[in-house]
Amino acid sequence: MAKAFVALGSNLKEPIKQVNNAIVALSALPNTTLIKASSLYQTAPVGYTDDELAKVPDFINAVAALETTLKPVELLDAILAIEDKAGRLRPYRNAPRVLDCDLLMHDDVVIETKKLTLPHPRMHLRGFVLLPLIEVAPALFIPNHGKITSFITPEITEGVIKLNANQNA
Ligand code: PH2
Ligand code: MG
Ligand code: MG
Repeated sequence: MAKAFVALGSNLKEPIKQVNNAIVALSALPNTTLIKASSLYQTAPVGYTDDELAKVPDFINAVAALETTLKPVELLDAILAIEDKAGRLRPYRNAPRVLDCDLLMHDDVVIETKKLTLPHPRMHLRGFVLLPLIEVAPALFIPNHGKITSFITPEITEGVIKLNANQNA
């Protein structure tokens, strides 16, 4: 069994519903158990120009911890199928999306291929990934990078708001 972490994000078509549905879909994957899902977070968009920001809605983000016997690429294909089923379109880079599922880590696997890079190359730079991830794996060590807690700064966690359980439905 490998332990894997998947980041979820949505900023289109009822994002809270999209992320909750994705967590259910992850829990239903073959040869896979959902160990824990983080709270939902409302997060300010990261990586857009000021002009773009005016048009990009806030995201809902979360992280799921899984145990799986799927190999990294098998798990990647499975989560991309969950995106497709949610109606994900890719009209242009970083376009608003109904669902983004990013494989963050698969045990301590380090790989860099055209299709998949593990650990996810930007995971340690993004508050919208780190805060939910820390909730499900507070002692995590990110291969080639370091302890998850060492990356938390006021700058990258700005605009990342944990929702209460009663805001998650
Ligand atoms: N995903 C991106 C780019 N920027 N910003 C937030 N807040 N949340 C995301 O999930 C996100 C983003 C590309 O995948
Ligand atoms: Mg992404
Ligand atoms: Mg993605």
